Amino acid sequence: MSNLTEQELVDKLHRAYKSHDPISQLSLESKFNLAGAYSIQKSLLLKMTEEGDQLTGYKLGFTSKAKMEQMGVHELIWGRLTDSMFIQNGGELNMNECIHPRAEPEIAFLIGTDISGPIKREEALSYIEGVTSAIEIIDSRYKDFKFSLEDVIADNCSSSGYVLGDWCDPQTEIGDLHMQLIINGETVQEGSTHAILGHPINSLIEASKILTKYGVTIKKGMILLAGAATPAVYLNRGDHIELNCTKLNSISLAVI
Ligand code: OOG
Ligand code: MG
Repeated sequence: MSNLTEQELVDKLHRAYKSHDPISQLSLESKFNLAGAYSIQKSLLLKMTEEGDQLTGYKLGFTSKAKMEQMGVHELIWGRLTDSMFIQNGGELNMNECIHPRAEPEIAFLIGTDISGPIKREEALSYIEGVTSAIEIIDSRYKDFKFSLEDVIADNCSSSGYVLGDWCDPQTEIGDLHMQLIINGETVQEGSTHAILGHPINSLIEASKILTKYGVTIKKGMILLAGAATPAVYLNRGDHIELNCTKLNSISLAVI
């Protein structure tokens, strides 16, 4: 085991992110724990913001059984989103800027009031200004999209892109909405928002506990991705992806 320094691990991930050249799992060469993994993620994002990226919000991962089983990781994780990951609804994902991207159907919240401590179910709605459907693009920097819990956290939870629908009334009942991910006219995944921790609002509550434990405030104006309701699907150049979600707006994206 080579045991690289934290900075060397950050640099490896950063290089993979920039070059679109996947790397071997860091945990195979170096030992680091959960706290170490979040510390690597923080430094990686610091590097990205120093290069001009702006933090736009956060995401939770492995909030559904379907995702946990697909990836073999059974603990909730969180990562950071930046403006360079944002893709306009109806916009394009350039395959040349990816390694092996996958799409997943999600729910996003627009934060209306700073969250700096754990919030309760009864008050959760008062912290959001809008809700919408979202397509998250994940693109692990690890070869074959394979990782341990610590690896994926260090790699900013595979974050790569996100598309948002128009914001809807935060009071919209989103506990059991039907989601349908369609690629080139064919339904490739479908499920219910109920798969996301029983109700996507629970992702906001979990985020308020876990992020603030790490000293992070979820600021007004930021977004939170609640986690995928179904397994993720690999994308190919030429694909047209659509997400339909009852009550919320349909969104789409083209892979070029
Ligand atoms: C990690 C990210 C998981 C989700 O919605 O569950 C995630 C991965 O699967 O690569 O974004
Ligand atoms: Mg996701």
